[in-house]
Amino acid sequence: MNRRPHLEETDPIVYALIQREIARQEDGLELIASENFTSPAILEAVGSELTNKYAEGYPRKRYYGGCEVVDEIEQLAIDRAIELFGAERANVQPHSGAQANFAAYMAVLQAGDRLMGMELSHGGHLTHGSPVNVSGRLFEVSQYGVDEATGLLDMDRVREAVRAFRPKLLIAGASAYPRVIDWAAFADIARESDAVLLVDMAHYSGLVAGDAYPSPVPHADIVTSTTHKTLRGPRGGFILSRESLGKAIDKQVFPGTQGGPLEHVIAGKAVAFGEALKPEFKTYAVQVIRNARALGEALAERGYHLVSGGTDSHLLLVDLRSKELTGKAAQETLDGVGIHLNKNTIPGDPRSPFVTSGVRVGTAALTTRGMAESEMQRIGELMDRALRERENATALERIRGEVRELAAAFPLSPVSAAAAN
Ligand code: DSN
Repeated sequence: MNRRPHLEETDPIVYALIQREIARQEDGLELIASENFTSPAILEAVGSELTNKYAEGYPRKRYYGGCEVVDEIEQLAIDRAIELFGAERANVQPHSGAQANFAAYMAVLQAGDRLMGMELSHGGHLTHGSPVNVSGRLFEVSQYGVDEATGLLDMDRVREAVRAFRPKLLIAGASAYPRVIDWAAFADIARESDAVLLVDMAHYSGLVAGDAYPSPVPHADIVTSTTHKTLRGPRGGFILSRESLGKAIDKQVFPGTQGGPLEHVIAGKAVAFGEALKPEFKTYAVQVIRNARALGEALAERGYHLVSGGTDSHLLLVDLRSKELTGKAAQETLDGVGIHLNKNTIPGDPRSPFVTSGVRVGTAALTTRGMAESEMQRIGELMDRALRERENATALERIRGEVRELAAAFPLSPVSAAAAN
């Protein structure tokens, strides 16, 4: 069945590129920690006619007519997000995690105010005050990091850093920190310094939804997230908050930092929140973490050093220095055999972010494909072989074939599979 007959006829070039991407996704092993595979239901919602509708404003308070249907859709997404995370308020309009963060910052900060987040090279995020991001340009920034010897956040050191800098906004959350983050300790530190606490749970939100990782919602004033990582929804963002901050956040999403909401994507978010409310999502979230631990063990057995010694989440940060490998070389070699991950700085990395001394690995996507611990063992072995044999084209070709075979045993959704034919 061709799901896109009109596209094929109207624009065969774009059609063919999409088919190639579907085949690429089918054919490889996706270990990028921030990626996942949405359900066919979400793909249908995002590909729907809702994309035609302008709806600036919020449900029942719009600047355009004809919003009665999208009002119901957006309200459904809001209600489900609130139910899923036990939050007081939700805004489901942010187009992305970066947009969610920027709007949330603008709700509580003025230009020049103090913001503190985790350093990017220690596992933080670009939008948490990096000098190359607007968060680092508009606000006065100081950052905390992990203990380089252990790879762990030392909450006494975070407390000291916050006491010294006294930020108005303290950000917790990370994009390459494998362990549980002590949200309660962050809340205590923020309270002591009269700071607003924002948790960016983008990486962990699916695990939080599935009760497999601690929820920041009871502890933080604001919680931001993407919808497409462990949460397995469409590409997008959302913001949860205390009731008292809800109006200010709504104002900074629209009209503060965005225009018309993407109601087709919001419909996809509603479907994703609905899927995450089902009991089987809890099983999924638990399996994601089991798989990350199994993959970590497989790599550690082969002499790879895991930053922090392991994981409590969907991701692993692998320090490649003992293997005399850069993150860049590892990423390129593994890409060549169909294993996709990203180079990543490790705490205290002497190399640039374009080269790096590590890779980040995540199991959310392969768990969606139905893979479990035994496949993770096998993938650890394939990764190690590819990296050891990186100069041997014949060996790499053989490994590529084994990757293909493993991927083929776990097809993506029937819809994607059919569309690829
Ligand atoms: N770029 C995302 C990640 O890979 O973690 C975060 O925005």
